[in-house]
Amino acid sequence: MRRFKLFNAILALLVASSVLTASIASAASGFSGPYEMQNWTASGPGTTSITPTSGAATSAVFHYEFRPASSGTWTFGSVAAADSTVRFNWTYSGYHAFFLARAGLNAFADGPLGRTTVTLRSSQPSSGGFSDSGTACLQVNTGMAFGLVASGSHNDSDRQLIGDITLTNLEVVDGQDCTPPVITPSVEGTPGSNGYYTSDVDVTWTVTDPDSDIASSDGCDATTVTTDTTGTTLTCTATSVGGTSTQSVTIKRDATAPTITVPANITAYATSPNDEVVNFDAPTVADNLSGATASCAPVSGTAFPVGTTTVVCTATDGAENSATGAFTVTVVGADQTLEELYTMVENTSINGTSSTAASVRRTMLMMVVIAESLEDNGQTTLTCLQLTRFDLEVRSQVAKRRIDGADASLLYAKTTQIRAMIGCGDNPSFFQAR
Ligand SMILES: [Ca+2]
Ligand SMILES: [Ca+2]
Repeated sequence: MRRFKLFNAILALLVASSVLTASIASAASGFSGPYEMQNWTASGPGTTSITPTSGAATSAVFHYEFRPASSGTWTFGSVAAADSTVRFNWTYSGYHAFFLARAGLNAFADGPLGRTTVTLRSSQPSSGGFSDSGTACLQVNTGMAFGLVASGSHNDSDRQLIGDITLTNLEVVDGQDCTPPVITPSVEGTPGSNGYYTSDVDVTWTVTDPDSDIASSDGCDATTVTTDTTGTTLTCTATSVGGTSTQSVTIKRDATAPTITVPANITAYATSPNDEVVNFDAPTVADNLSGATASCAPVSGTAFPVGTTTVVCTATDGAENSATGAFTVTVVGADQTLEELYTMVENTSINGTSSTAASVRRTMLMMVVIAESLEDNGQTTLTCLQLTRFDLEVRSQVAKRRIDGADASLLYAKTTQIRAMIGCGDNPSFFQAR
């Protein structure tokens, strides 16, 4: 506290002799002239110190320690003797205990329009100690405060906060470059979904500094990302007299289509007129990295018309690459099933003499042909009646032991199938073959 008052007294003197200090300011280097150590003050809780305490210096250490305590903010500053650009190197190290510890450092300069703040170290975790460094530039204003604000907190039972800020290479750099280069990335590729590109990706960087030459750069050459990746980070760093800038871009590339395996072709007999609901398994899909989903058209559970329908399934990965597969759903209708009945009759064993068997077979085949003709003409009721006649014929041949009961059951099953697909209604149970 005593020192703080002393500083104020000295500052008052400095302001009073501002003509002198302003002329020194332009040549100041290190903590000299108006920046000599006695012109710096510290404020904040606990114990603070500034080393050295007076005179010119090449480096200065601003120190705080506060215990028992869980948080605090400390300001180390001076008053500008002239409108100037001041540059310095800084390091900030300390210990804010372990649990949920944080430490942050800003530089500030008060001006006619208020306070300008430059973040040197954002308030970030600092468990078990921290150390950071960099270069800062400040536009300071005659007679107004500038300096550093350190802040810290923790939630530890070890209740202490200790820190040191060391400044070196303090210099007035009026007219010099005091801003680092501006780096702008350019990314070109075919954009997909979810931030992925689906092609090779060209990354180029524009590095500019209107104030001074780019002294060095790293990682700023044009790069092409040619392999699939869930995230490759490219970083360009460039340095001018004004400092160092860094920019990064993260590229996600998936240019590989997913794979899809569709179900085998499906054949189903209609169980009602016109169409049949057919269910099928979802396709199996896989992708190299971004995951895939599939959809089919028509969807499973659709009422498919009699005939053959092609189902097209599409797999789409997270980047929106796609692959398709197809299979067919064939719904067998009355025409084909009547043909099958005809073939069954041709192949059914019929007992008796060859001429008797041929006569019986001919009769049955003719009945099927008539049923086919009626069905072709849309005569549903007559077709159903014709199928009943056929069933009665089979039943009578079973009674005469010319057709086996087992064969008759197969024929009856086929006519039952046909009755369902043309809509004959309930099967008359008395036609059951015995
Ligand atoms: Ca610059
Ligand atoms: Ca893929």
